This record gives sequence, structure tokens and C-alpha cells, in this order.
Amino acid sequence: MIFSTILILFMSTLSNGEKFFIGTATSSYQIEGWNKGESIWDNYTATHHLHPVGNATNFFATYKSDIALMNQLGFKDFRLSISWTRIMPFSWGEVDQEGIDFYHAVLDECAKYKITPYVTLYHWDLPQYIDTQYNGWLHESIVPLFLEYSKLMFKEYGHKVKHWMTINEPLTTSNQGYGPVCNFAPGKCSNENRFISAHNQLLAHAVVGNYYKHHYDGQIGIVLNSNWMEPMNKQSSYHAKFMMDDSLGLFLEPILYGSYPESLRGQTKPFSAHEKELLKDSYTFLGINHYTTYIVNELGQTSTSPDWFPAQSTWLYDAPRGISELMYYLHDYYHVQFPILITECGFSQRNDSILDLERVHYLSGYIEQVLECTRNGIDNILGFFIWSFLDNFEWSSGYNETFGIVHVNFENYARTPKLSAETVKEIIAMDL
Ligand code: PNW
Repeated sequence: MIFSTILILFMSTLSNGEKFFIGTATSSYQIEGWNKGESIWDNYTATHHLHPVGNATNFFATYKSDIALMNQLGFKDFRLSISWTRIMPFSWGEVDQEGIDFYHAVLDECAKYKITPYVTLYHWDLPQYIDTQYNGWLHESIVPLFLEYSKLMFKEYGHKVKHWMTINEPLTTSNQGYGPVCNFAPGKCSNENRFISAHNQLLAHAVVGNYYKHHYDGQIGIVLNSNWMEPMNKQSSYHAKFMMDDSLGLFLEPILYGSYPESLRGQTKPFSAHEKELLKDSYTFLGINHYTTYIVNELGQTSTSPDWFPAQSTWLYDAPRGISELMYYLHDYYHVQFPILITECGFSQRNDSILDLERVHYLSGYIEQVLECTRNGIDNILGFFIWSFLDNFEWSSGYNETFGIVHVNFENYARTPKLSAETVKEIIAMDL
């Protein structure tokens, strides 16, 4: 407690009086459990002998007390996702009323506490029948299907939800589900598929974002993930820049300019004139998920610094300066002036416990860096969502990597806020 108090006093001196919020994020598949149709993750975990999701954190049954706890911890901004497989569990177009009612109930609970919902339409739990019948993100027929599903969501929930996100981390889907990394559903991997799935996700985002902008008056964006790639020296900056192009740029340049980064052309398919217009007019804000940094050498190899504390997740280190480097890159290189939301940032602590000092350190450092950016003239960062509210299903790693600021006992589903949750509560109370 003393440690966190010192940290908070330090942070309060960084407060800049700007309107900046700290929220918390979750996704449907990782927390809800119960009563859904089969998704590509059910199929993938079963066929690859990975830990099944089971009933996740039981949120489907406990959403009322979970949202009450969120309120008690001071959160006024909640990022969640809708499960396509709960809305249309068994076949395309066949809508399940119970599924529709569930999200109404969740949103009504948010309204009760004046918690603003930020809703993602697609956070990786693709209905299995869309993969089986239409080849998922590898076939362009998914574009009109995603549009129809999204239109239904806007029609149902549009009066309750004013902040929408189309697709979460299309890069992760393309790299890990369809590309050479190949450790995520649906596991249909090749270098060609990496780019095909990227292209179809971009077009799906574009038509949905465009439709929403022209029919509703709320906010909409895509959620892109980006590590910061730090060049080790002058000779390595070419490689570091290429890696930024091949991750963030792969999705950001199409929505900013209607075309892929120059360094990737040859591997990518050009957009038509009509598609370019749709892409450029498909958002009102940009969601950014940022977790970690890598150092790039002159051979294009990556490493980390011994100063960065490692997480339980092998890819994750506590390297806070990277988040401001990334914000400056968006500001200075891409000239992004429209609103940015940090839609995810968080840490899976090794030997995680209620006394999660490493997570407190990580979150304090990253929040501090973002606040410093806002003080130094980057005035379009609206908020920061902590990943994650609850310990949850961490995809191929099952329940072994915990990101929650609230501990979940997976035997009886009891919730216990960790020190990080109490610390964030105090930070929020400062009204930064
Ligand atoms: C994000 N990587 O995924 C997702 O949006 C969440 O659902 C997930 O739980 C969270 O981050 C923590 O992992 C990522 O390997 C998955 O670099 C993998 C990576 C990054 C983000």
C-alpha cells in the first residue's frame, strides 16, 4: 500500500488537467461462457488439444455483480465485445433472441451506473459455420456478412452504444490465425493467406465503418495493435521502420491513404478507387492496443533490454517508453490529428497474486508516459483502457497467463480486486 501511495502522489504531479479517462477492457469469448454457438476458437482448441474455454469467467451469469464491482472501482468506461456466435449461434441469419437480450441486459446494467460502453463487433470469435461455409477471412463473401451482422447490432443497440469498434487486432488474426506464426484459430496459414485475410478484414471494416458514419451520429473506429520497434542504431532504422510498416502500417495506411505501405507493395493487392474512398471514410477515431517494445539490430533481429521486466507472456516486457514513442510516431510520422483511444494495455504477471506489484509498476509507468505525451502537445489521446478487468481465457495459453486487475478463482468464480485495481481506483479518483 505504501508503495502504491508513493506512486500515486508522484503521478498526481503529472496530472495536466486535460480530460483523459482510464477505463477497462474485456472480450466476449474470454469472459462470458454459456449458451453460444460454436466459434473457430472452440474448434481450434479442440483440434489442437489446447485448454478449452469452458464457461470462461462465468460473466454471462455474473455480469450484474461484475459491473457493480467495476463501478465500485471507479470505472466509468468499459470496453466489451459482442459475440457473433451468441447473436447467430447456429446458422447465418438465424438470430437468437436470448443472445440479443443478454447484451441489452449488460448495456442496461452499464447505464444504471453511468458507465459508458465501448463495443467491439468482432473480437476473434468467428462463428464456425462462417469458416466452414465461406472460408472465414480468406474469402471476400465475409464482407457483406459482417456488414449485415453489424447493421443488426447498430439497429438493436445503436441507441445505447455511441462508441463502436469494428475489428480487434486484425494484425494478430492475420499473423497468428492465417500467417506464418500460426498459433491462433483458424490456423489456415501461409504468407499469402496473411495478406488475403488482412485485405478482407480491411474491406469489412471499411464497409461497416462507412455505413455507421452515414447512418448514425456516434463514434466508430478499428482497433490496431502495435508494438514499438526501437532501432538499436542508425544502421538498424531501415529494419525497424520496415517492421512498423509490416504491422501497424499494414492496416493504418489503408485507412489513412487508401493504400498499403510502399515497402509492402508487391505482396499486397491494390484497392479499387471505390474501396479507397470507403477506407478513408470509415472511422471517427483510432483504437490502439499497445503492450511492449522490441529493439531491432542492423540485421533485422529483435531483442529486449535487461532493464525491462518480463511478464508471464513470453512476448511481453515492461518497457513504458515505447508507448510514448508510438504516440509520437502516430503524431509526427502519420500526422494523426483525430481522436486516439488506447483500447488495450496490460500485463500478465509471473506468479500473479493479489499483491501484483509488477502490474502496478507496469500500469503506472505506461499511464505516466501517456500523460506526459498529452502534456507535451499530443492532445488527441482521449483515454486508456486497461487489459483486462478480469483474469480470463488467454487464447492458446488457456488460463495460464492472467492479465486481470481483478483475480478470478476458476473453481467458484469468486472475484477479488488486486492491488492494481485499488491503485487504478485511486488514480481515477484524481480526475486526471
Ligand atoms: C490482445 N502478441 O492479444 C487481445 O486483444 C486480447 O484478447 C488478449 O487477451 C491480450 O492482447 C493479451 O494478449 C494479443 O503475441 C495477443 O504480441 C498476442 C500478442 C499481442 C496481443
